[in-house]
Amino acid sequence: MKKKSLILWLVSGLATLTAILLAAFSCGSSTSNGSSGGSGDDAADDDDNDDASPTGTVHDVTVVDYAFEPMTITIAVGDSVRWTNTSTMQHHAENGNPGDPNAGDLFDSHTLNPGASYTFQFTTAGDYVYFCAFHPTLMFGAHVIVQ
Ligand SMILES: [Cu+2]
Repeated sequence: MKKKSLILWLVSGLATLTAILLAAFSCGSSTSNGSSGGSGDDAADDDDNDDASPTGTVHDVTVVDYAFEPMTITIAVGDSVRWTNTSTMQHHAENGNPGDPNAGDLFDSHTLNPGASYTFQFTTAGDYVYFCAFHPTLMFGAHVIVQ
């Protein structure tokens, strides 16, 4: 009788100890699950942001030798324009007119090498005139009309 109850006590003691250890372990693992779940949520949020930021349509303007095609493009607020230099020389696109001290204050492609492209998203309605700084006497007065 005494031996049996001692064994039962030991078994129940071990069971209790095991339960405590399991609880501690699962507590720890649930904490790490919680943090990894949190970063998973963050990643999901980042994905949402990534999905949200490239709103609108990307419109292509081709930069050919001494011309933007089309010279005037009309887009919606939130759309982007992508200038692609398909010529064999360097071009450029920046807002404003040649000689304007504020030229390039909104967008500036910097040097567009042959084959290179530059994309700018327009978030405010307006009529944006732009030109090529490398050929300001030939490539000016182009427009992005955002409405
Ligand atoms: Cu040019």
